[in-house]
Amino acid sequence: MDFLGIINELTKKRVEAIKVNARAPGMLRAIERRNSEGYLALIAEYKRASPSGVIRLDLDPWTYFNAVGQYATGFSVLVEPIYFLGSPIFVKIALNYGKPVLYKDFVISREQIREAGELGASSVLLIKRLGGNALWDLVDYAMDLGLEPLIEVDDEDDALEIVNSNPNVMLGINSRDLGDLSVSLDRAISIIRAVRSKANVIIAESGVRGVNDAVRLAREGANAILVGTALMRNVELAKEFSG
Ligand code: IGP
Repeated sequence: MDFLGIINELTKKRVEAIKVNARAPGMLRAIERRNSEGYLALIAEYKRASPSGVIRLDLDPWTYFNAVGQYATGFSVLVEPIYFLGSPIFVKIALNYGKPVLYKDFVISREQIREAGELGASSVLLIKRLGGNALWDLVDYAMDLGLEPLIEVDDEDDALEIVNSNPNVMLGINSRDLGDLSVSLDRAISIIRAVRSKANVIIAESGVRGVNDAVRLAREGANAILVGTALMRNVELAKEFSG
């Protein structure tokens, strides 16, 4: 097919996605269900680029969600357009697969949370270090709109603060320090150890390269792993993660 043929097909699908008017099912319950079947849940992230550079531009969202959907408990979708080459339309496209969808942006305002709700996402990422004093207000606002907040931390004190003030929210433990972007699974694991007895659902985010990492995180008490880069590079990994 020539380029005009390809772009015509993709545009038709995109127009269909614009019309979608649905709400994704809840992520917390879906993770709990997957755990009760004896498995670590996989949240597959559609992420075309990151501050470290372009990851992959030749993988369209339909191909990605189709390839990993069978094995993923839910999807995470980057919305941030500048560093991550994300878009709200990717959230709409993800809704087609009937799975929980996390709206992933650097949320600092109610407007973004409202957008997440209007698009039909089930969850919204709220980064503790970014939300600052407004964090709990944003959490309440998300819950009022029927969205499940996933509160992300990359530091033990913040993790303890979250589980002590609201153990019911999903806690995302990022192995990537959002200040200097360094990744350490060991650091994430020591945070997991500090909070696992108090946390409800723990999602280990970032830096999961293969099954060994997944097994390690599961043993330490993660309920789910959130994987972007490794799956974007090799969608076949989804099957291994789900085993
Ligand atoms: C996925 P990775 O290393 O598998 O590509 O990471 C995800 O954890 C990462 O994209 C992420 C992120 C974020 C992106 C975690 N927290 C906050 C943007 C904003």
